[in-house]
Amino acid sequence: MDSLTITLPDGSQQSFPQGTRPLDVAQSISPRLAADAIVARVNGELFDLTRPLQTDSTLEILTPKSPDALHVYRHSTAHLLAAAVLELFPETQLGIGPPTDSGFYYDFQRDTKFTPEDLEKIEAKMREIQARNLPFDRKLTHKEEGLEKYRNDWMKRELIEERAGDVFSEYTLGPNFIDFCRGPHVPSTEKLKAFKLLSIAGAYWKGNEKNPQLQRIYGTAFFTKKELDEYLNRLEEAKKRDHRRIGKELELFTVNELVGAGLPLWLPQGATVRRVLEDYILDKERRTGYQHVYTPPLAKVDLYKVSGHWEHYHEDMFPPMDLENEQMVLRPMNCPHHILIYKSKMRSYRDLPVRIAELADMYRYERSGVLSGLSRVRAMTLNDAHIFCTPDQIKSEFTKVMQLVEQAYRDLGITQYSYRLSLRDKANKEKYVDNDEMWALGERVLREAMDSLNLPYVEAPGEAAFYGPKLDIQLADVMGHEETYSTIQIDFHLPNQFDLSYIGPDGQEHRPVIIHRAIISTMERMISYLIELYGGAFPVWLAPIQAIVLPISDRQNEYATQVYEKLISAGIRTELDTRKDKVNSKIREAQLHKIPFMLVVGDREAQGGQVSVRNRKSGDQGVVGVDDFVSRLSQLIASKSLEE
Ligand code: TSB
Ligand code: ZN
Repeated sequence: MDSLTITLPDGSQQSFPQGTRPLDVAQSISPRLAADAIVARVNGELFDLTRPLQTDSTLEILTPKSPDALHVYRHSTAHLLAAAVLELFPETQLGIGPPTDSGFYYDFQRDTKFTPEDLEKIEAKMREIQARNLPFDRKLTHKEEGLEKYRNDWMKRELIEERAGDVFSEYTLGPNFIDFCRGPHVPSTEKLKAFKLLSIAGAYWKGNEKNPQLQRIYGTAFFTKKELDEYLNRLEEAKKRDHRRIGKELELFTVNELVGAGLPLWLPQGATVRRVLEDYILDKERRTGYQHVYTPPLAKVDLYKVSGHWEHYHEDMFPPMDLENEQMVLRPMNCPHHILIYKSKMRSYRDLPVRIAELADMYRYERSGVLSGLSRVRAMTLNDAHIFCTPDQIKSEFTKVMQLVEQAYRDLGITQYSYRLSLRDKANKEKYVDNDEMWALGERVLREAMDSLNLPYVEAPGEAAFYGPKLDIQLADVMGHEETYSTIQIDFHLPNQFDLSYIGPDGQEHRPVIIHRAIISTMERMISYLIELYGGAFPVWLAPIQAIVLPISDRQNEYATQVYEKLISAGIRTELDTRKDKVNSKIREAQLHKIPFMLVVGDREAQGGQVSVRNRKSGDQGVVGVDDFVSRLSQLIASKSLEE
């Protein structure tokens, strides 16, 4: 029999009979390694431990310590999930079932909806199958054979038809489960020790809403029970901070079926936080040379034909409304309106940069499946501005915008963020304007600006705006899910589309550049983030209610009202709780509402013109004169202190 030369990571070589499996090699190195092994890497590719080796190879055995092993492990657990579903619900058809960064999922087509009880049953079945120590077996199938075998399974047929090559691999697990899969997997279910099913959601086949909707079951898996438990605990904690949950508990916003999905209604408390945030950013902009405008949230379709939105952004817009003899559409972006304000008069180089800003309403047809609370909505208000400048001014404007972002993040207490350079996907001609030179220029300008600020960034092809590259600032929510918040975008396209100009020192017309920028994103997305960052306990300057006056009994109501009025007239957002409840229960309630300061007043305080101060975090802060308290709190608010 021919023999194989196997090269190990340390460079040593050994001879093995042809058909040796990586697991045998592991065993020959040490039984311990074989026991820990999850998967192999052969000539750089992940490879089943039990798949025979046919040629000389370099071989590495991956154990739970190697980062790639977890993906394989989770992918194998996804197969276990599908095997359990097929055993319980044999009529189900399988979509895809990949691992993710936090676990795995599998998509299923089945007429009946899976219920939470089904999820429990499926998980129990998974444990049962797991205990049978079934092997993950790989086999090769010819395309023709596959199409015949899966003639009644449209999803599989589609996958097979798309596949290049004549042969593909399939994996079986027990008698019921077989799926078309590249693999590799762990050798047997014995390895799969710690998993949990988490949720069910709808998902379109291939993520396209024109395709049928499938049912997606999410789960997670770890190498050890301990890691799994830690993850589940973190998940529980994160759920408590979920802005949708806190939004309800603290009466910040609500949604109503009759209004529609992705169209949140801001309740008084949430509206207060939003208004404070709006005032904050408008004030910052006024101090940094922005001019604020108001523009309507809709326009003729023709406007977006000129801008290119109609050609490249159509799918993300609400469909047009037919009027007498024109078509109007809700705007998905504010740029065209601002551009027409720039264009409403002659501009000289001496006027530049012109910075046109607005807290502007815009509307996007986000697909129902991606909508989430305030963080991804269909009606939103963007802290938007368009800076019209000369090419020479781009770098200094970029720097100023970046400084504004950093200042805002400092004031808001946002410390964890990263920079992303969002570039076009060159292959996608539909989504991006076709002008190589322009893209190259925009990209170069952004890179230079970032390099001169010494800021690190990752690159993301396919994430640019249709009109140009962006520098995005990414924040992660409590679940670790990353989204774009601030954005700075360089645009050479729209100035051409609208034939923009300024008169240069030479008396000639020149083309300005547009920098699109949003400092604190949309009010919706930023507040969703702040809710989770603070678990609803906003810094004092943002808190919807900053202080509450709590008389111990009716006897102090009059004094309590005086204290309340004093605070109100000092501009402090204050409430007065004169209900007949015990003061302790009033404190408890105020605490639940995360009100920073509770001012308890009894006879003693009333006589001395004082309040007994209780803070939501540190508890009792002692008795102080009312005026002292007012000036201390006013100071905290004015300085946007994150301490209290
Ligand atoms: C900055 N024309 C530019 C503007 O001048 C623009 O609209 N850029 S954008 O498309 O990137 O959107 C700006 C920001 O809005 C995004 O960075 C993101 O933070 C926020 N945003 C986008 N879509 C949504 C949404 N569906 N829900 C909430 N916020 C959103
Ligand atoms: Zn814009």
